[in-house]
Amino acid sequence: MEKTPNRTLITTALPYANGPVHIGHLAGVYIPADIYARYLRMRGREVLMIGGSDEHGVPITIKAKAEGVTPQDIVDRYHAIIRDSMAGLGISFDVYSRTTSELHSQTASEFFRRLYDKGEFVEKTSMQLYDEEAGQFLADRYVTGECPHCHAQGAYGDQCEKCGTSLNATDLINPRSAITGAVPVLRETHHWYLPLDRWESRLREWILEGHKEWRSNVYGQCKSWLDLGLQPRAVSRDLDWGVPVPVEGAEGKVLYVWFDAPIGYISNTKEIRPDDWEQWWKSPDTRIINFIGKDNIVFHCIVFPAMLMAYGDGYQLPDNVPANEFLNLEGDKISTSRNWAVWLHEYLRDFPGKQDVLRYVLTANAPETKDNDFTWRDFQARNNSELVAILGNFVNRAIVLTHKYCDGRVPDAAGALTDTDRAALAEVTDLRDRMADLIEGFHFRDALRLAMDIARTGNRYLQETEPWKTVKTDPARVDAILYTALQICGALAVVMEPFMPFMSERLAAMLSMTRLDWDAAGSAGILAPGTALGSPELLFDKIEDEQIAAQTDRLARIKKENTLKAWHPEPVAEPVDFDTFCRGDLRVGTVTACVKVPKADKLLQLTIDDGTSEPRTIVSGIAAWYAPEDLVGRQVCFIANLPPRKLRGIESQGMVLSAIDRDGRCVVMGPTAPVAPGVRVQ
Ligand code: B3M
Ligand code: ZN
Repeated sequence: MEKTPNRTLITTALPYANGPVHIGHLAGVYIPADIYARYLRMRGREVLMIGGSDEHGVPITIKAKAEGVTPQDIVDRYHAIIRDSMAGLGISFDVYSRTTSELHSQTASEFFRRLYDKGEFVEKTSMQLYDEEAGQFLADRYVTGECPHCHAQGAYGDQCEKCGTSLNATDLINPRSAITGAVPVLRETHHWYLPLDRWESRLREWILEGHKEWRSNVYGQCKSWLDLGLQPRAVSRDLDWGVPVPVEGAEGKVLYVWFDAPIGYISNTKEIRPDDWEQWWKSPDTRIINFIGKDNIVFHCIVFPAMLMAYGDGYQLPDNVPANEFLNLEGDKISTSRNWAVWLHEYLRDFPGKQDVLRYVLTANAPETKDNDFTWRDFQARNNSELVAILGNFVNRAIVLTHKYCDGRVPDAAGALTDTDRAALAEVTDLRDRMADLIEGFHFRDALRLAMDIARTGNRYLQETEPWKTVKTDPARVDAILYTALQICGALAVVMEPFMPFMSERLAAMLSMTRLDWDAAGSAGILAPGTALGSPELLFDKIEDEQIAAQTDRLARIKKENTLKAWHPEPVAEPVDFDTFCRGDLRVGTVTACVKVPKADKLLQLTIDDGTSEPRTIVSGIAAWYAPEDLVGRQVCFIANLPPRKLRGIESQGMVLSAIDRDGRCVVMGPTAPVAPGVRVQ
């Protein structure tokens, strides 16, 4: 059941430090968590927002191997990039640490050791996949193959990203080593397992009975795992990168990254609150919220809670796990390895001062209930027609008019408001209250829509009251209008802060607000009469087509590079016997004339001297690659004995031979030295 607690511990999935963070991470985890944290802080609640890099596990060692550097080099590089770029976007972590810290190793070791001492593990010898070429066991992402559930190719040894099922490496159909591509063999090894089945009934009761309010995607995934029945899961691995297993006889074994990483939430809490960290984890007055992406649900709702139950000692379970679905980029799945992403550090470089635009677009389009798509066109449209045209425009008009008609001060008109003014302010208050309910229920996208409705209300109000006209007839009335409009601006500075903190800070400065008070936003009057305003500045400016084109060009380049990389020669066709092959009559001819086929973009009409007295006509789909004059005088090879066929009313008597290159470019084939027209190719 929902609690109304004193404290909220917000955790954010720890990103693997094997690459920078991209918009998918931001939309899925960090922006929603930041909105929630900022909102609660503004409401005066005690909050800790925990983050950090996940620096163990196979994703790191694979990257290190690919670059020929050490895992430590990789995590040092990406931890710094991730930490700095998140700070650049205003993600307000109370701590952003890393799982290679000494404190984390101690905490994770102690955790394991206590479970070990309590007899919470079972130790099992089993057959595991082993790469004989690389000389190592293949766990998790070191092995890929076909998913036994949805039959997608490229599933990892720990999880199928297609259907989300968590897997054991030995479940994969046709497994392959990600290191060498070799087919792995089975070898005996021993590991410690957490028997999840022991916790199944408690987990069922806790989630299925106790948390029916969770998002349906989260609840549904948990229910299907629980209904399938839980199995023991190995919590150690044969790897040389990670927290060593702290027991005798465990040389060469480390904790499974998904065992140590969630403990990172605890270590990072300890790091920042060494004296009272326990009350954040063990007090029923604390509410724990885990922000994650949908591929992390099983670990946060089943595995980590089972670890906490097994540990005991008062550890509380999360109160909610608002997992998001995935964000795609221009219609394709975001992928670190294919470089198909908008990287945060690059965005901050390319769009300086526009942190809030990204925060806005990723929230307005957040994948809260289904996968969504980010496109640069939508990004531009939302900036230009929403942030500039609605929010920026309203605030600018209110402040400019106040400078013009009211000497740049909040008019002293609270007592002179009409029903229209009061109705506008009441609407703002109502929107604010509905926003609060939505934010507390993790519906950030809808809450942001209502925040924009406040700006829309402001615009409509100015449109209806027309102070620029009224000033000529009734200047006192203008005071009341601008008083009201400025209160709406003040309300915007408040309610937008969780979503767009940079804009909110600038707006608050223009309005000379020293404090953002949620309860005062709206009808209560947040700006005191007489307050001198700062000079008006534009909150947003237009994003031009060229800036967007630079981004879409970059993506087009990456797509092309990826196609080239993915290219491989087609398998050789079934054998044909020599006589069959010889029945195809291939000849050389000289192009004597060539013209474009009217009204057909792709077609050229070639006239070919084939050694006979009659010129031969061939229509060929190569107009994109050759200008007619390029071909005249050249020799080409063609098939001479195909039945003629009509193309655009022209009879084509054969087919010119050509090769289609990796990038789709077409190259016509001809002899490497001149030969007599009409000779056979054999
Ligand atoms: N590093 C997986 C991921 O980045 C993992 C999350 C850990 S949260 C404790 O998707
Ligand atoms: Zn699958």
